[in-house]
Amino acid sequence: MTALGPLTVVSNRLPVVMRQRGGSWKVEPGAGGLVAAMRPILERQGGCWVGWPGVVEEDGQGWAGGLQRAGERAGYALEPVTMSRDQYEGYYEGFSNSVIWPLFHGFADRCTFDAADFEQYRAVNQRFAEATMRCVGGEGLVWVHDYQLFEVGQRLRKLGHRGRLAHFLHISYPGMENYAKLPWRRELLRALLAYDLVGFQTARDVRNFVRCAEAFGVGGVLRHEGGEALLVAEDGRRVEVGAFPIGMDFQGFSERAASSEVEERVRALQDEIGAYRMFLGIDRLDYTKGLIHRLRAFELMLERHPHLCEQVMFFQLVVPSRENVSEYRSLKREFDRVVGRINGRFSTSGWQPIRYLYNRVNPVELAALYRLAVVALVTPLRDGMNLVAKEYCACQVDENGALVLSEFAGAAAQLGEGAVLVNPYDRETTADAMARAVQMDEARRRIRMRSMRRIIAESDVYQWAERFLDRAVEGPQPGEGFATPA
Ligand code: GDG
Repeated sequence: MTALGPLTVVSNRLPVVMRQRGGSWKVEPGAGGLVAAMRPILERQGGCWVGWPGVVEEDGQGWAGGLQRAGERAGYALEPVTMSRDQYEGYYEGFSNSVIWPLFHGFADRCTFDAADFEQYRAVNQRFAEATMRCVGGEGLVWVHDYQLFEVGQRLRKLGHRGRLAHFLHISYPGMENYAKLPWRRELLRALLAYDLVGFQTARDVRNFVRCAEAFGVGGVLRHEGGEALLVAEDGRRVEVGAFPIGMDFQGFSERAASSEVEERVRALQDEIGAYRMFLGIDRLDYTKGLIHRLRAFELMLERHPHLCEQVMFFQLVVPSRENVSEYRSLKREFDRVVGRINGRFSTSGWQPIRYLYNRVNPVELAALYRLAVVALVTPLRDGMNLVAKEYCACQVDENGALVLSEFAGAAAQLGEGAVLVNPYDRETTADAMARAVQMDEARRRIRMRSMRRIIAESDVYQWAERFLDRAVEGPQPGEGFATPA
């Protein structure tokens, strides 16, 4: 293992968000899988996190002191990248979330291609590169995260950065057919080939990337086998590409789930819901997460397995996300409508099949929900990895729960044997799989849960970061392959 010193991490968002409440600036924790994964790493290693603090220039000043103090408390520096509202809209809501996000998840029809948004994306990537230079002064390894920042590596090189550059993509990489629709397909391939190491979640993502590079003639492929590849960029540099399935803080989650505070909360929640066996969903409000498909499969389960009525309930935690993007607002309306319809159809005087909360909850509440659920429903239509699946298993300290998992989540490549795998587009079989999971006999549930917990514990977020960073620091070794992904 490489002796890892302080790290420089660059991501769209900082792990905290500045918000104006009652006339003063408050620091709030950030949401989402990337922050959840990287926060424990930075806490352990120290260093610098470069990212957007959640405010645009028009929001005014006065937040920088609070942000700096939050960094001091966390044990690493927070370097804010600021931008105007216009830039934010073009870069984030426009190009990142209305082009890359839908396209890379296979929803090309939801893309709004707009050259002006791409220009803002480039301008903001330049700002991130400049802020990173302020942090690292052109030396050392820089670890850039995710699809909002593809061009940061390229721009750092132009600004004279001499250290190594690595990129990890948290979302899936599309197949050639979808990628081909992107008007700037060559530009973004070149941007990724500016790094020394490019990491993806699964071997399939690596394969898709290599095929796109080949198809659009950007760089050359020197080697490609399973989850690893070696490419050569147009300027002759070697670029390593590999599958690095992300993990989570297994020990932290299991210890919290076993704590007396969580146990007390589990008892209180159980009293609240009564004897019903609970299905659980936890997702950001996002069309990739398959929320509507899941509701409709649950409805069909009640229809086809009527003895489960008044035996089970489904609790869905919906975490608000990207509320400024109109697609997301209309999804919320659709979700409300479908929940209302199903509850109207099946509720009895003492029982309501679906309950949901549109909010964030604190870590204790989250662990209590994970522990209480007899079945977790993780059924995205496409997902890079999905940490909720892993967190659920980590919190199942009694090894008693079942996981219904979409075959289109990156997690399926690792947990496929222990989970009940479903194609979320197939309503009938998903409904039956839900019924099977909630009725599975205890011995089988335990065997499956134990095997998933072992896999997750053996490839936690610390090992993920260590493997990635080892690779990023060392570079390609002549004739050597990658360490085998877990
Ligand atoms: C992207 C990729 C990939 C959720 N509600 C609350 C809460 N959460 C936390 C969960 C989990 C995280 O948010 C969600 O992570 P996911 O992985 O499920 O999804 P994305 O946000 O889409 O993440 C994904 C991930 O990056 C990492 O690479 O797995 O495929 O799309 O950690 O626990 N946390 C708290 N309260 C909540 O109410 N505290």
